[in-house]
Amino acid sequence: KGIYQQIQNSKQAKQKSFAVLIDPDKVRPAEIPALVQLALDARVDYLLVGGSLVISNHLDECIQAIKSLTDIPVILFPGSPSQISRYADALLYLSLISGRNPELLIGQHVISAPFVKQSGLEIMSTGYMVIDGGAPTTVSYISNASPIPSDKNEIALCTALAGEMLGMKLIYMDAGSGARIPIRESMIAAVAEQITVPLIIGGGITDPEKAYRNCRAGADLIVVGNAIEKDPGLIREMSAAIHALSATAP
Ligand code: 1GP
Repeated sequence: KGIYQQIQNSKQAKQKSFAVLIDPDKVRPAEIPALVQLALDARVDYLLVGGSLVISNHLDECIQAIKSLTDIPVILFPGSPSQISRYADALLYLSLISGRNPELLIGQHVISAPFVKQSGLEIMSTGYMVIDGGAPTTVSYISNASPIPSDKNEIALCTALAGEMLGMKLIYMDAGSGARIPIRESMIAAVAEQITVPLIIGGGITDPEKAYRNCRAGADLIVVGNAIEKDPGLIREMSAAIHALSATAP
């Protein structure tokens, strides 16, 4: 419990945080210990678990394996209500506020609400905004909703503001996993200047320099998945770049 408080405390202290996204479909159980060790060594702040599609049926096992190895908080990032595991610590309770698909705004939440409540997870309501990443991503296809155009900062800003005023505790802007083009810093800055809740940024971040620039633009928490699946050693560099900014914060 208290993970949201931790995220908020970091924001207030101008400390940037780093989350590694683990897709249960892409990581083999045998790979988990080495991945967790890299995350521990690099002082990763959070582990996000989930994906747009979870084809394999080992979400619980994956999370239990992680939890047996580390105290790094495990936060669910579910692509659908079936991706809930009581073994995690918290849940990004996502409403796709950038889209106009009622199922992903509220419909699926209504259906799964009793189940989510019973899970005992810390629920963190999250305004989820998909930004055009240069080519269709899995999330843009599956959600059946148009992403926000990558150069329309004002749409992103108004969407994030509306989300915050509706009571969402986090805003997550995502170019989609494996996005060809990550979110522009000017869009991150436009949103970060106006909202008061923590801002999560992810999708297509492949180099530490970009992660650093996103933090400088106002991101509070950076999520990286694909690039680390390809090169787990990148965890260390990404973490160093993201935390470097905290060290220089006034
Ligand atoms: C996707 O924001 C996450 O939802 C992470 O994206 O896999 O491209 O790092 P990547």
